[in-house]
Amino acid sequence: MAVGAAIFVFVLFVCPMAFAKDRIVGGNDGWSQSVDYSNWASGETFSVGDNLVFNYAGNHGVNVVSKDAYENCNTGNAIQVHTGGETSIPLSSAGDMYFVCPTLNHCDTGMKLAIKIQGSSSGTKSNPPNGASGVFGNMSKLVVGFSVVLGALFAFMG
Ligand SMILES: [Cu+2]
Repeated sequence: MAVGAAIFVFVLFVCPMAFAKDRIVGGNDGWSQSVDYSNWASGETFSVGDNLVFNYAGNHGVNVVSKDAYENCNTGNAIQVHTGGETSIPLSSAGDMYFVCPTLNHCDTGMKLAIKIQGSSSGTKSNPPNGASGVFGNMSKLVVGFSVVLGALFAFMG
């Protein structure tokens, strides 16, 4: 019984995460100086729950910055600083996010990315309520059915 409940909870809460997608910045070219990132981003959709993955060489980095810093290539006041060649950033809320490479002149020559993150996709958000109503629907049918049987039994005995 406990195992069954555990599996049910697992399926209900863990499986929706399977809808989360890794968005590889720049595709096979990764995070480098040879990609037009505004062009790349315009062909992608970003949703809450997705991961933004940066793959890059050691001379690059990933700074999460404000819109103003993005537009002016100001790397001095970053919200987050990432290094190491592979950075996965979970997109946890809807809205705009801005990224620049902090290496001197890289942002100025195009190593900057702006994305618009949409709210949860319909698949992840509408499933739990539907599933819950299904369970309660079946439960009330069971109760009604049980009452009918019990009523019939009492009628028979009476
Ligand atoms: Cu760079």
